[in-house]
Amino acid sequence: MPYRTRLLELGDQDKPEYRALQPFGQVPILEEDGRVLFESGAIVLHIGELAASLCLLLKSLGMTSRRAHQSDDRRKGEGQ
Ligand SMILES: N[C@@H](CCC(=O)N[C@@H](CS)C(=O)NCC(=O)O)C(=O)O
Repeated sequence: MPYRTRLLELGDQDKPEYRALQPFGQVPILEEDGRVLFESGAIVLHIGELAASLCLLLKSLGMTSRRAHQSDDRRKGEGQ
């Protein structure tokens, strides 16, 4: 699952742009497809559900996550 992290500077949490994402000005938050999740428990559950869905998808394709990683590593190695 590709992801990007964003480092906040001191005080960013109090800016209106951030408060629009997290009303209490706390971290962490997760932004995904225009949706924002906050509360670390909710974020962890969501990531777990995504991972479980990916696992089911791989199984339905007859692949294990290990094989998917190996294919991905091979693909990344191309062109080196
Ligand atoms: N219940 C929240 C608590 C988050 C929290 O306390 N975050 C701290 C950093 S670990 C924070 O942003 N503190 C700054 C503040 O409360 O203004 C969660 O689990 O996500």
